[in-house]
Amino acid sequence: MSPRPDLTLYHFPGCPYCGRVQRALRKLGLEITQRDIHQDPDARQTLEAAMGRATVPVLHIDNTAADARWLPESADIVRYLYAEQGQGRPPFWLFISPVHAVMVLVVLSWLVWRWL
Ligand SMILES: N[C@@H](CCC(=O)N[C@@H](CS)C(=O)NCC(=O)O)C(=O)O
Repeated sequence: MSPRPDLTLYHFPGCPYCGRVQRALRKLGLEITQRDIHQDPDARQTLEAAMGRATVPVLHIDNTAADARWLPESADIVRYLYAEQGQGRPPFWLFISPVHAVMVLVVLSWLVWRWL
């Protein structure tokens, strides 16, 4: 079996897409290095040098035996983590975006208000 890659999550607090990845990490019981790009200028610089921008979350996957790569997009990171842990498909609720959740709440509130 190949050794587990060294994983580092680039994030900042209050970022909802980072929260999605952090929920997946908690659900999987995975503890990985996390670098807050708002608190750590070196982390921000490293991320910008690699990605050309400072959008988070990004997972750095360091597979020293083979290579290292950068994985952006919260949904892709969550899928990767579940696959890496042999857990199959992630639960659907990890993919509900904050924007969609607000839209559903607004529509539901409007429906309740209209029919009461
Ligand atoms: N589609 C991306 C969205 C990422 C995103 O919008 N991240 C925000 C924070 S939640 C960000 O880094 N914005 C600052 C920037 O893009 O420079 C994902 O799901 O990861």
